[in-house]
Amino acid sequence: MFTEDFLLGLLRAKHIVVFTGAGMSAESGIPTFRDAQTGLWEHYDPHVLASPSGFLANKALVWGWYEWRRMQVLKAEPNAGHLAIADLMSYSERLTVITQNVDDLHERAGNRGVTHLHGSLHKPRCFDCGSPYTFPVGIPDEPAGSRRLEPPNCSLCNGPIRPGVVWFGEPLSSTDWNTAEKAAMECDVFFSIGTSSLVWPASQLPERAVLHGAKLIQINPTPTPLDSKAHYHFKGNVGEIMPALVTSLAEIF
Ligand code: BV8
Ligand code: ZN
Repeated sequence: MFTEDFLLGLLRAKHIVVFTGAGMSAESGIPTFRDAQTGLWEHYDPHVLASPSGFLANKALVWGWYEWRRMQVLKAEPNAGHLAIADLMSYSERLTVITQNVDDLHERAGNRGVTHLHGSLHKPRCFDCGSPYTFPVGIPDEPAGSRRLEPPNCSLCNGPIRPGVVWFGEPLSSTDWNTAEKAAMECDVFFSIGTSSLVWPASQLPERAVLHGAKLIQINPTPTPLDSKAHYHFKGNVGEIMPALVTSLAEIF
């Protein structure tokens, strides 16, 4: 699957960026945004649910959706793809992981300093005053019945607690964006894994890397807008391709 030139190019890289989307967690059982919504949410567009107006219009529906997703993440395990990306640290001088995902599976696989461009399910805060909220310990019961669930209220101002994610129409954290943009411009290899490359501005990062001379490697079972720009495209599941790549690197290391 991998030529010796490709593998040696990776081993010679000074700085590798791994940029991931929802497809990274698909083999951990976490549905992607492209997957059809299930349950109560199958009649709703995720772009509407994942927005401030969507939340204000129906807090219990949106909070229930996020709690259901958080419960799935708490029950999930990092897959072989996450573990292989953590192993990649042993074969690269510098490895930066940037994710669009709001789960913590990269961290649980062993990667440190992961940049979460779209926030995290594990960092809820008050919608009104921004104070952080701490979840009760344990896995939320699958919200009974319809899975609508009223959000808790802020202990300081009584405002509704919201998920710690970046919703559509909200700006990304400038710190996270600057970190990601700098890494894309400095790296010599940029992996784009498990993302449909449709959401802006994150979708700009691969092209930013190519513009600055990086080799672009895409891992995805289906076509994306990056197909024509990737120097290497491995068509398939990250849970198979990344472990095979790390095994091949170990053999020539
Ligand atoms: C902003 C957190 C401005 C929430 C998310 C019109 C045109 C262009 C842009 C826009 C437009 N209208 C509005 C915009 C901007 C908008 C946007 O991009 N909209 C899209 C829909 C067009 N962007 C924003 O709003 C951003 N903010 O622009 O702010 C601003 C500036 C200043 C002041 C005020 C405002 C904020 C965007 C962030 C939204 N939040 N997530 C939550 O999770 O609930 S986005 C969310 O969706 C994910 O984080 C992710 O980024 C995205 C889903 O994309 P993917 O991760 O790629 O997942 P997807 O399901 O699409 O694809 C999965 C892929 O995996 C597939 O390709 C599949 O083949 C592959 N796959 C499947 N299995 C595997 C696999 N690959 C490998 N292995 C497998 N096993
Ligand atoms: Zn508050």
